[in-house]
Amino acid sequence: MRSPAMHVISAASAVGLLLAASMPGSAQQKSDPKSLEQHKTSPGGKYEPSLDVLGGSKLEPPGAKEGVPTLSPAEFQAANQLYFERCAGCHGVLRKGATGKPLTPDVTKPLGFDYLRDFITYGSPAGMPNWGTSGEMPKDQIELMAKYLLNEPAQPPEFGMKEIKATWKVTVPVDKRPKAKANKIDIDGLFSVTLRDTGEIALIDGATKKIATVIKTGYAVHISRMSASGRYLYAIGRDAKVDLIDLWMDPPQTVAEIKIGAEARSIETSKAKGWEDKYAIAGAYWPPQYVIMNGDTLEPLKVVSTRGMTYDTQEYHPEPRVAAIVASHFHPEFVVNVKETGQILMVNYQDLDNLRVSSIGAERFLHDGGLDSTRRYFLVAANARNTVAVVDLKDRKLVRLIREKDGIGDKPHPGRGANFVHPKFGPVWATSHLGDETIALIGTDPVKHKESAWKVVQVLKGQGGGSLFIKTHPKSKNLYVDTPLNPEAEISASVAAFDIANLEKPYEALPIGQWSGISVGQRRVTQGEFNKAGDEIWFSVWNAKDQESAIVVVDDRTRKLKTVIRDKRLVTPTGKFNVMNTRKDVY
Ligand code: DHE
Repeated sequence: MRSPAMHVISAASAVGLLLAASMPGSAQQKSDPKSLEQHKTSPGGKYEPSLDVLGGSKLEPPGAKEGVPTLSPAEFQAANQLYFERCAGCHGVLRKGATGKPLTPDVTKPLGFDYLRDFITYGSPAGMPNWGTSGEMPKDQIELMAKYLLNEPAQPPEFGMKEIKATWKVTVPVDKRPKAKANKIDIDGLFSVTLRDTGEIALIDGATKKIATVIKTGYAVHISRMSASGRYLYAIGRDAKVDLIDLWMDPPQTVAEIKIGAEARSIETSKAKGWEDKYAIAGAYWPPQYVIMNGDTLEPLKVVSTRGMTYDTQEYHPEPRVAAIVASHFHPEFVVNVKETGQILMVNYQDLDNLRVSSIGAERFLHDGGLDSTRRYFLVAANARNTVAVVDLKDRKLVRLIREKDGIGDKPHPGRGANFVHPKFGPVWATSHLGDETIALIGTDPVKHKESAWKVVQVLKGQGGGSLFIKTHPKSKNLYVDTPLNPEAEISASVAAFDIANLEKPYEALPIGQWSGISVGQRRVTQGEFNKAGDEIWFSVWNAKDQESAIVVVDDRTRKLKTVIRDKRLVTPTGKFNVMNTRKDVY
């Protein structure tokens, strides 16, 4: 993720600005200081993938071409790194466009070096960050990038079954693992905590709040998911490394590992009746593919590319990334969300040799989402399209696209969302937003509350934009909304708590950052996660790698501080996954 700070171009920096036009296809902009004021990058605009694993890989520079600035191998390497870390998230690995415009030479060459340099420097109101005037990219880097964009795009290698298999290791074979739980840990009470910048997870005991063990995982580890029985934990790194951890061992330890690509974000396990713990699936950003593995060994069984047609214009997309994956509880199926094509794939794992995949055309830029309280419906945010798509996992069909005009705000980002019973509208699922302060409540009961089903029944106002996660629990009376990417330090360090019984009542701001006792750093507070009993909620106080972070535990009944977990091993804690709630999809 990139810096969440707001970037506003000052009028002074407008002097001499050459940018009379936006990128091709968008409207012409006048280069007066007033129009420059619109070159702001919101927290939502900055929350784009950083493909820094690909950035570190060595790629062949393109051959020299007439009229195109040549780059030395060292310059090409440096430019690649910059491009993958800062640009590929929007413009695509192959520069063919995603949320941002295509940047292939047929587009960039007619624009020329000066134009590209200035565009990168000043950004655009259409969403291009002002990399130069914000101070994030020095002049030499910008010039290097402008030259790089005039050259042919780099082509990172594919990663098929041969390469995947070569990375597969079973460190403790199944027959050498315990036959029954060999430790005294209450596994369902355990939390797996992402230690993002050390590439580790900490397993923390839910009752004692003590770290049971810290386990090495992939680079910038992203999320953990549990097998249906709760015995196995799967963690995925941004480098697409999957670690399988056996929670029955004393202490829990990694029993197998594999790399399913070069860049990845999602992992899930089979949960349908009779298929518990049988398979795992991981989705990659690069190459665009998903891989189905044996649940207890990670042996790769099937690699499937997601390259294909966009759902709407039905044009070929060369690199549609895999975003969230959830397991259906109704059929032996994984629900795989393909970002750029907007297709939701129902991947039936009953017969891997005769794989049945149904494609549901939903909306482009699918990102994250979760199940409703009955687990029959899946709600997923197409965040760059201000849309929530609802899919019926039982009947395998799209139920509705709920859009901005229906009450969805700017860039919905639910995590897995929050389910609760609204006093007036019955069961609802909620999402907060990256781009504004609203929280949209969507009715999810088409039987007893037909009038409210799949509509935004109420919009709450939270602390501000920059929210990533929203959380409650069936036993809780509170709805918690974080705002870690809000540019105001006080707002990013606190959480809004709403009273579910009286949603008209203003929220209470809980000063989690202050409660942590840490006074240094930005103290972004993120991702509430309930304990097994549903009577306390844990928040991460996410500081920089070289600063102290913490986990703050709040008593859900009183909304008061219960305890603070401070430990020097807790470096950049972000996501937290309670075993019970994750395996049962309780949120
Ligand atoms: Fe995440 C979930 C992608 C940055 C913390 N994140 C997800 C999912 C996707 C995703 C596709 C859904 C996975 C699933 O359910 O199978 N995240 C991305 C990105 O592309 C992005 C924007 C930039 C990047 O380069 O990775 C990104 N994510 C972040 C962060 O910076 C966060 C805040 C901190 C961190 O640890 O990296 C972060 N993402 C999380 C968490 C979840 C998540 C905690 C799971 C939430 C849940 O409750 O299930």
